[in-house]
Amino acid sequence: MAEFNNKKGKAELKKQNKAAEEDKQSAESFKKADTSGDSLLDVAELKAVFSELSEKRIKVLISRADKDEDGMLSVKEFNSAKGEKAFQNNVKNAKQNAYKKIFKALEKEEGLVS
Ligand SMILES: [Ca+2]
Repeated sequence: MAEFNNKKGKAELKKQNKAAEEDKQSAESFKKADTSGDSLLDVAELKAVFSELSEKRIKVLISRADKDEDGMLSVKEFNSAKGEKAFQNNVKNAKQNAYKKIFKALEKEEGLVS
């Protein structure tokens, strides 16, 4: 049974590595979008990344993840969006970077896209 446990342990480790990798991707995406370098994403910075979205939609997405309601997303708020159920449902098939995954999930949850 030791072998079985070892296999299980390996799978668990792989899972953890994957989660860590996704966190890293997410943090890198955040940094890239944060052009002012203040560690907060405002509407303008998000608009630069999601040029296809209207400002109104972006504001809705921010408010969805904006826990302290300052109108901007901190790294923590940004990452916590990954815990959203819709995000977890989406993440398996999404081919885009972590940043887009998060916002696509939030959009879906808001019913802005079908
Ligand atoms: Ca905030």
